[in-house]
Amino acid sequence: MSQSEARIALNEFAAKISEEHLGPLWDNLGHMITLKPKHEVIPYLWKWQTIRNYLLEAGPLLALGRESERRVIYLQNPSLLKDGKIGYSTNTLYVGVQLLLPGEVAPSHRHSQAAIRFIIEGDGGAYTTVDGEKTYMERGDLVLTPPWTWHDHGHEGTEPVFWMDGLDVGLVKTLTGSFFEPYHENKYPLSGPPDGSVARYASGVRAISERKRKGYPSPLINYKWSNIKQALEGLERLDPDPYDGYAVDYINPTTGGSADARIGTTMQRLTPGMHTKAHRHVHSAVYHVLEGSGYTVIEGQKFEWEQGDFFVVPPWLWHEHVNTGTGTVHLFSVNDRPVMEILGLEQEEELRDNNGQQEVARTFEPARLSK
Ligand code: 1HN
Repeated sequence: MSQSEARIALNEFAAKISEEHLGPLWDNLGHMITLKPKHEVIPYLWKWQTIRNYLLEAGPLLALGRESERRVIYLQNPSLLKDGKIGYSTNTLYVGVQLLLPGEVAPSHRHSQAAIRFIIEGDGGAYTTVDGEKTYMERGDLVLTPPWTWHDHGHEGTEPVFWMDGLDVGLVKTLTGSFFEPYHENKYPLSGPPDGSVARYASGVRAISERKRKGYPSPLINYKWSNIKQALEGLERLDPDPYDGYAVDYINPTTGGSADARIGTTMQRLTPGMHTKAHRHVHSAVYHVLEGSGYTVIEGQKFEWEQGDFFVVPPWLWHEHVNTGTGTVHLFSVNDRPVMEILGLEQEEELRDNNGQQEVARTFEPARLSK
């Protein structure tokens, strides 16, 4: 049999066995096992003013209650909308921005997804309760609601409050582990004084009453911005990370691991003029610009950002950050690095060419969907 006759026979063979839902690996190994990470997550950027204005527009339209649960606008990665990937910013991470108005209550519920909140704007009067601990949310704070903890939000202040929500929606959906339960009342009963966990854990030391507590989840639920800022000031006396500047991971004070076991949380400080080197890694990330202005180059494309903006760094794409302003830049991000680490999948590579920095080939422009 000639080679071409054999190929024809193999194609017929493949068609024949497919009728019984069987497949030949020799034709499809490259689909299953790619040489490097292959995905459809595109880098993208959303402007803060756009999201903020739309949320304020939704404010009077949407009453909070059991029908709506939350007033949130999520960041949809444009290339992932198909296949039911609604609300995917990356294949693992969901990010949205939530608005709570004075006097409102977002009713208590729990779910198997992990959630983090990063406070963007407000007067400090809004709070979350996590399994009965109430914590007030101020700009720059990171608040955890670990998987399957009861949480509701309320607002005792006078100004609208906006925060970023990060959940591992795609990860949990892929792993078919999603559960949700509403609480039978709007507010979960409080136990103990507000911010008990901050009092017991927030300074790198812990109250001796906590000696017996071990492991998961983090007993600290609010990582106050004032503490994180102080940590970054301390780091400035050391050498910055070549790819991320002065940067910290939020950690669980009882384990030293990621604050949330599945969603990684990081804060980076870039001093004026700082231009990091490019690297790429398996984990994906969604960034929020807490303050400052600059740009991030992702695979040769320039993403210009200013305070409040959000952008996606997909898996295994080269990226580097630049502070172009006169002030300090603070970049907060959520990522799936803890999961990649646990599964032994994380890899990182530094760009060697061109002194470790990319050529900028084009600048990102948001694309509007035509109706
Ligand atoms: C959720 O429970 C909250 O509790 C926010 O504020 C966003 C997105 C998807 C699923 C559950 C919240 C969410 C969410």
